[in-house]
Amino acid sequence: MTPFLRSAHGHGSALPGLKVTLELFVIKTWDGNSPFAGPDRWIASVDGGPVLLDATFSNDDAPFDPEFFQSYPQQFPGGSNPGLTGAEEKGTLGYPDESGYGGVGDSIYKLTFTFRHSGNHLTLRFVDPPRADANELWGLDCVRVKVRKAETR
Ligand SMILES: [Ca+2]
Ligand SMILES: [Ca+2]
Repeated sequence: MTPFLRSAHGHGSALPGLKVTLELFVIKTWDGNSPFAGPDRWIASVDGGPVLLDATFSNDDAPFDPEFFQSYPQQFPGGSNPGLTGAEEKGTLGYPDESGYGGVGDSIYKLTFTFRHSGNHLTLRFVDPPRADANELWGLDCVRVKVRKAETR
């Protein structure tokens, strides 16, 4: 048996599966893919593990200006979708629209990530990378981690 098969049938398949769900609050004038006012990215990753999401968000849903489109639900820089695509809620947190273009002041996205993980500890990292025009806020709510034990054959 090759090392690859040993790994696939042994230790590799014994890793428990994790499911992380959360609500991401996208607050104020997120500019999506804009190279001048952004790009306004938000990245979730596992410390020492995979990047779960690297995407831009936009609270500008004006359909005539693709400069402010967002990558979500695709990974940046792959996607170009109108602002608020996939948002669960729009304008419900009470932040005023500061864009002047008829966008919303806030939006909420329900995100789900599933991945395999080894070790007794889990560190999740959530960052918004430095960018040109950073006058946006974000927040998290309802962060849950579920562990599904590995199946044994
Ligand atoms: Ca902005
Ligand atoms: Ca910006």
